[in-house]
Amino acid sequence: MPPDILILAPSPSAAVNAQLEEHYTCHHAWQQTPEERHAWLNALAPRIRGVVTTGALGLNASDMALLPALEIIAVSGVGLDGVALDEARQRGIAVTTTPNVLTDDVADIALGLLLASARHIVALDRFVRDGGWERREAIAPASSLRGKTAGIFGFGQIGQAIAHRLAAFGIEVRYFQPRAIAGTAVPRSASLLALAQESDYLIICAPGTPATRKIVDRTVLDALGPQGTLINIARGALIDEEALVAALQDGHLGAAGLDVFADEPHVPAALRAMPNVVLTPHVGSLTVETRHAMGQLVVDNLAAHFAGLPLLTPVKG
Ligand code: 8YV
Repeated sequence: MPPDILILAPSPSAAVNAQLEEHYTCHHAWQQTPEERHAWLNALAPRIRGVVTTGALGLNASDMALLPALEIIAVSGVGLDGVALDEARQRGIAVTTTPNVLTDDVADIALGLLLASARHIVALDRFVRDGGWERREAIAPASSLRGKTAGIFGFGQIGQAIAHRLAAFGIEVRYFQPRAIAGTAVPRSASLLALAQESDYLIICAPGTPATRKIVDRTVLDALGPQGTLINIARGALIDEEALVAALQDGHLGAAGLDVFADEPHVPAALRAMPNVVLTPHVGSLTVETRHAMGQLVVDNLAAHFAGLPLLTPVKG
């Protein structure tokens, strides 16, 4: 009998979905309406041995508690903020993620947001479409990237991939995270606040944890300043979103480029209304190639687990 697995979100890769269907009895939670989901899940819960989820969805403690036979949670993504890791650890449930394969695409989105913010690309696109150019309306010059400093908060693989790209634009790079990275030439600031003070662009790449919750607060935003730009490709939970809106509204912060939000898919109306804010819907890893690679890692981790072999990319307990 193929193991029963619960799939919380489909992969955009047909090849990944086909492999899952071939080797498992797949139950697709994403096909259920919110009203029917609970009864549907209760009925099949005792049989579920694996869960396929995303970094954004995770698997919370109450859903995990419904699944007495659960052996593995395969996350398509690197963020673990949505997974009840303590419960998984206590029950001996394996957790896997998809590191490395998404690094470059997520770094690219950070650069895209930075370029779009600094050079007003989205606002100018609207300007052209709305006929502002034909009406010969004035166009305010943007500020050059050269000679600016970017501060990267969270200098793991993605942060370092962003640093690499920034160097090609002639941007000075600094970073901060509690643990210093050995062997990097990139200077480490003394704190997040110091990093914000020293930077024109503050790029958030740190994981969402209780320690980083709302760590980018009004003080940090004020330190970044009226000419400063905040870029977030990590998790919305790291930002005090109300403080961000207030800082942008009163001109204490210059601009923002955001791929992630505190309450996705809801984005505060105030952010949507501001021309100096560029918004994308949590798409850092959403390319054909990367979502296939992430899905393939999920498939390979599940295969290793059910064959009793070492996992490819386990979360260490
Ligand atoms: C994905 C992410 O968008 O890796 C993460 O934690 O947030 C993103 O790569 C998410 O996992 C949805 O697939």
